[in-house]
Amino acid sequence: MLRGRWFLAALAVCALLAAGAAGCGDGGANASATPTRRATGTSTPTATTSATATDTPVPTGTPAPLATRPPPPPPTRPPATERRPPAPTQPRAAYPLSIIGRDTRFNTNRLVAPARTLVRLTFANQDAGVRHNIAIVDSTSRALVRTEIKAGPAVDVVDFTTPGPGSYNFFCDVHPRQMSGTLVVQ
Ligand SMILES: [Cu+2]
Repeated sequence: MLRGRWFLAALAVCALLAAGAAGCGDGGANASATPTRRATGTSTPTATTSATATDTPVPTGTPAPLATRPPPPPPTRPPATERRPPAPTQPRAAYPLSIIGRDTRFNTNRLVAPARTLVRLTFANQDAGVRHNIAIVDSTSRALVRTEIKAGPAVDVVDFTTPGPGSYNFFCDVHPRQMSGTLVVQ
């Protein structure tokens, strides 16, 4: 008996609620479905944002002056960096020269280097058990640079500063006839 009354009471409450809402069981389903949110959320907001986005580019007449301002700084900075590099590069990085002694021959009879520049000369003696070196001299036979005479295999690395432009003879002190050439300083 009690259950029947409660059921009737529930129906009555449900009927009252149905007056205000869509219904008891179906009312909840419709609320959770949220078809209204999707329609309003996707359609209207995107339309308004796109409309505003297109509106802003149109008045580009005002942003143009801002674009003209940035250019000035770049030109002022490059000259500063261009002036600095030359000074550090000269003392730090030596101009590389390399020559090989093999079969009692140099692999080249001509070396080229810039004038008044620090040069790092690498001489590789690849003749096992044979003594070689390299000496570069000026017109007065004064040595610009001279490596130590060593039996191969051996590698010597020497730094020297080139003089003014000109041609300078180089040779092996042990085999000056077989092993010789010219350093061209430009
Ligand atoms: Cu030699």
